[in-house]
Amino acid sequence: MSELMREQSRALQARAEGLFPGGVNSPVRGFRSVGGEPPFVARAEGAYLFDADGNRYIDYFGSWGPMILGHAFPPVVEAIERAARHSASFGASTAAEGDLAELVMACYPAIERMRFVSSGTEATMSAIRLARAATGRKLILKFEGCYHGHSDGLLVKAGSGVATLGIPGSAGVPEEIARLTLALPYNDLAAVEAAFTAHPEEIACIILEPVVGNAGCIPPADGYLQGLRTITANHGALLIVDEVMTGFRLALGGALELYGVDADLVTLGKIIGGGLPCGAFGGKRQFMELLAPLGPVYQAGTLSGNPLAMAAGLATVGYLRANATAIYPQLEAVSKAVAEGVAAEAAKAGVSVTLNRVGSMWTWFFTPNPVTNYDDAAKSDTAVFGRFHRAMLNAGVWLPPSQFEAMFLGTAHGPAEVEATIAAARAAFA
Ligand code: HOZ
Repeated sequence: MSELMREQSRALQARAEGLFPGGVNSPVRGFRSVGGEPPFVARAEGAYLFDADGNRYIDYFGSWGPMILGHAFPPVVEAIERAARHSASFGASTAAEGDLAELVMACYPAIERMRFVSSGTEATMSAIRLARAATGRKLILKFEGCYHGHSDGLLVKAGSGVATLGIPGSAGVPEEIARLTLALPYNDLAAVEAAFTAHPEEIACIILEPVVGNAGCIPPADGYLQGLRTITANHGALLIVDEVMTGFRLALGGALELYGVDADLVTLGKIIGGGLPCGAFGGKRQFMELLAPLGPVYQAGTLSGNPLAMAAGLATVGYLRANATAIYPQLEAVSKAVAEGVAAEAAKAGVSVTLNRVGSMWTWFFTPNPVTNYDDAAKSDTAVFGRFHRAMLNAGVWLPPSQFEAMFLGTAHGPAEVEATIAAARAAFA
């Protein structure tokens, strides 16, 4: 197969190496674990990314989740343009914050009060602080391979780039802080019960990805989320469901709606900002009202509720809500077709692939065995994944550049993209 021309991208990467550590502003973008050269994006439209050399790629990471309506979706672009004409930032309250909050709460009954921030990292960090204040306890419990942003206490056994680069936590996080984080295998309720028994009245909260996206896609076992809800309630700890990736993607009300569970606190990001920097955390009023200026827990942000982010979020979430009955079945059907189609090509070629999929999130793990937690995912053949990634990229299909990240599909993907992707996979496996 002939290589795509990427002269411009190569030159831009060479410049970036002299500007940014590793040539990137976020580690996974460096393609270190899959090899090959990262294309530089010039623009994107619908389901397609176009690089600096004019090559076109079907996009299967969608800015890691936000672009559920496709790139440069006209109502979102128009909303941002309209808002920008009224200034990009005020540092003061606007009606749009209330409009988006009402929309979010209509989709998430668990959220009685909420606050906007600028990223998922801020949302999870703030939710943890609230949980500690509400319970007067220090320990937090997370799961191996789950990623909740890059704040100190949440990098312990984290997924995403931490797993991709094989970093055991992070240098610069004091041991005293890391010790306050317990990390357990996902999908193992007995381990959670044992931790609460070993640390009576010490655990402030459990935080988890309700469907893991950052170790590759790993669904919760039947009854797992309900089990965590029961255990936290029994032990006076809070359940924080991190829906940064899954919120408005698996259903309008995210995983909480899909699996019928409740949470004390929910964290959101990505889709809620329609592609602009935005996050949120919210939940039960009794906890949220501990926040300043009502209560003693401090949290703040100049760009929180930024008007451009609110406009993009309103356009995106508003469109999803107005068209939900058509959109979610369509996402399911197209995702199923492409995810299973590629897995079938792997099987025909004798390549061991385990497919995990929930709606429009999925991963092809290069292992013959089921993947129910991070240890299972880590047994995947990352070298074969890297070869597959490079072959697909060269055929115009851009997958997340790590075995430990999920694919994300949007409404702009249709039968033509499915067919082209399966054909590219057939050639790659051959
Ligand atoms: N941590 C993100 C995926 N889980 C990657 C962010 C990025 O590199 O843009």
